Amino acid sequence: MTDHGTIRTLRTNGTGDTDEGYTRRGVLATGLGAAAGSLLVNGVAAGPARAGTRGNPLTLWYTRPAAQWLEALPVGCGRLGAMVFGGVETERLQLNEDGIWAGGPHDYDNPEALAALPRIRQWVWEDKWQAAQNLADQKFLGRPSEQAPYQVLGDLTLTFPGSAEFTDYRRELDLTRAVTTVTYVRDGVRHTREVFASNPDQVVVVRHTADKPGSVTFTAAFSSPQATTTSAAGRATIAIDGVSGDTQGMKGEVRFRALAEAKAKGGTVGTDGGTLSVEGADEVTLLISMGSSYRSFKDVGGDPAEVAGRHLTKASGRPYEVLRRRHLRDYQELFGRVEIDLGTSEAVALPTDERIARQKLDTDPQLAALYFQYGRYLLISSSRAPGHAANLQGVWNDSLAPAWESKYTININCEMNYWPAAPGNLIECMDPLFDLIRDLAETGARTAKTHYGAAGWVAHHNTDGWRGTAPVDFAFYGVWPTGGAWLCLTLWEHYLYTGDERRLREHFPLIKGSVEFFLDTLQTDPRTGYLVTNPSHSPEVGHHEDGGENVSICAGPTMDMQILRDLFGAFEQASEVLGTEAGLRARVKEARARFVPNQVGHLGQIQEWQEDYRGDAALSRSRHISHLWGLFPGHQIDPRLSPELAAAARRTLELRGEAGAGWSLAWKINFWARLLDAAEAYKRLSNLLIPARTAPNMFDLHPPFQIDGNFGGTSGITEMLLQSHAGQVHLLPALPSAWPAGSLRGLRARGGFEVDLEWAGGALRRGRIRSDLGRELTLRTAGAVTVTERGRPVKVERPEAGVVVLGTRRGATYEVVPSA
Ligand code: FUC
Repeated sequence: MTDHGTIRTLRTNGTGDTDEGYTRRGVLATGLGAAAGSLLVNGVAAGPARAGTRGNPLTLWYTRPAAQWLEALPVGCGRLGAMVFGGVETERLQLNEDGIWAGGPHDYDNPEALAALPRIRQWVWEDKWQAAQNLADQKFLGRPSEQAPYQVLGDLTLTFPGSAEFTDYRRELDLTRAVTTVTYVRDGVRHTREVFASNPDQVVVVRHTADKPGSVTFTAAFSSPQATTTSAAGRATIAIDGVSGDTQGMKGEVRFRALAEAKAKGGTVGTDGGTLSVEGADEVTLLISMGSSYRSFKDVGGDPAEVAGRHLTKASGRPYEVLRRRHLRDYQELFGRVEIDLGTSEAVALPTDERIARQKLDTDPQLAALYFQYGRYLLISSSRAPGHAANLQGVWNDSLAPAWESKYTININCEMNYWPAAPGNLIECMDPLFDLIRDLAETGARTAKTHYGAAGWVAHHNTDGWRGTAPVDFAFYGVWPTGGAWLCLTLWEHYLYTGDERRLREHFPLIKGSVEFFLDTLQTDPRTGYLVTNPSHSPEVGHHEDGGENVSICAGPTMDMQILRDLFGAFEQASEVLGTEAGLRARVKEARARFVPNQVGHLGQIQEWQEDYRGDAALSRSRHISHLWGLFPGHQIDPRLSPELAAAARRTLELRGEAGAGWSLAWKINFWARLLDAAEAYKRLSNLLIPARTAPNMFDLHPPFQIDGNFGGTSGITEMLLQSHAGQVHLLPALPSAWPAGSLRGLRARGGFEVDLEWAGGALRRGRIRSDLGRELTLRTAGAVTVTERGRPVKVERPEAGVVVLGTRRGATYEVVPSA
């Protein structure tokens, strides 16, 4: 670890163009070494300049255009997204704008719900689950009982006349620049096309160049499965206008417009109706701007033409080089904060899809590093202000009726999206999530009142663009009141990572509102005396077959109790930090002491419900493992602090088996890492990085695609290398034998620390920890360490083997090395 600085290097990208890439020396060196050999690319003998990752291992690359959506490469700037297919005769850019939701502002609450609540509750106390669940289905679900889908805007298709033959094709996504590039030789001309989505300029930029003057000729036209019209919007600009789809009896109300403007050097540009033509240009920049009328969940009165027009006019006034520079500066400031090197091998020189197809992570450690950084790339690209939080597909969706409506499922998926944000040094990417929570506190206050007659706010297991908070789908899935509570814990995590009291003060009313809802609705279980949720369930898992029906409905499932224990704990601590709400704090403390504790059941497992149900359903192979919430993302179950519970969590994982989606597997990486079992964590990661789980474009497959698996996987890799819950910063807590040597820079730990690590022979060689807040640091390592600051020994306490405690100074950096 000779240089912690970011080194700016000029490197050629093999297209005669030079570009600014960055990397730390060590990481660059391994990439270069591996890619230096000559190999065959698309049947063409390629020298080092064309080989493999061309010296940049943080590249996804392919030898063919995308034949299907899951091969196309995503670019995005939060509000906008595009999937780039990289075709030669035609280029397809599938476009998204994140306000395009079917339907329109809607109150999903059901005025009949409240009257049914006492009977539902009573039947739950009496174990009359089927009757309770049926009544909930009839009276307690939202209206309509399904939420609205997030929808595609459309495509921009570029058509290039010429022969069908081409050679020397390459398509890539460079994660260090957030730029896709396609290059090929056709009819004797080398063509190169770059695409990126710019957050500062709020446009998608396409740049097509050729190595012979006058050889860029194409037409471009919009199309869409939505109700749309296309037109010319100027001499060099085309437009598509449309409105989002109807759904569930709700009329589609989000109007949208996309514009594409061509700026050519040489040649001619013209429009004919909705078709844009470029003829004989030397090079062309195409700017794609999109806007919708979505202003908020209750206001779709925006002017899409104004939004799309404003961004286009501004971007159009900037030369391509300026647009690109502004994009790189913005993106690299975020992405470049973290570097990771898990080792490398010759496999880095292979196309990305071939590496996934090999199913040999053991001999391709860099693929794990690439997956980790791809997760960070996807978060930056799908969750940036100004824009919505990352939904089930981030921002990328080609359909009017995507799987699970591509909305926000908050009984795991949406929260998982944000697991890598804080530790991955991308805390700003949480801002759109916090906006979502603020909206939910508003709609959820209405639901609290209408469905429960309660104060505060509640959100159940799903929400959409209209911020529905009522229970939806079926009672089996939907009657789960703890989604908002879980989301509130992300607000508290923000404080734990940053110590930002101003933000905490801003967020505190949201936490308080959630606590108030539960203070108002928690019930004393007449059978056990515990204070519990009722009705609720352990997400999507039935505990009995009752009268032939699979029932999930119950009181006080373990997950609820775990989440509420942390929510109430966060309220107590936050109100102390802010010096407020002393009275409410006392009530909260009292209530918290009456929650059902984590219990170990008859199979040695963590009990999923208050009672230790024994039926087959209790051993379900469900992909949900909600009762281990207290292991991760919570930390109520800990091998060190509660070894019996940790052993039971291990048993639960063994009993649950491996059934499930990518996100489920990703969650398991995090679980096993928290159990400090590197081998089991690594096994789950290996299983994630196979073609059945990971598409050629590295999107997580939950057929078709769900982005949470990507983010959960990134988080899992982080948890293997660094953990910071329970008051300790634990270096290399679950380092697998497949990564004996490596390094990382820039991960964040709770308490305001930034961590760099280097390890070799499976052991820590050096750590460097910067303290932003000047808090006390408790450091856990496998072996004894010595701590210095600017070469001088630092006084530490050693309360137990492998633990040092030191006071830190704000802004100071501490070097950690194994004791001699
Ligand atoms: C829950 C999960 C599914 C899927 C959906 C979005 O219903 O059980 O696997 O992730 O959310």
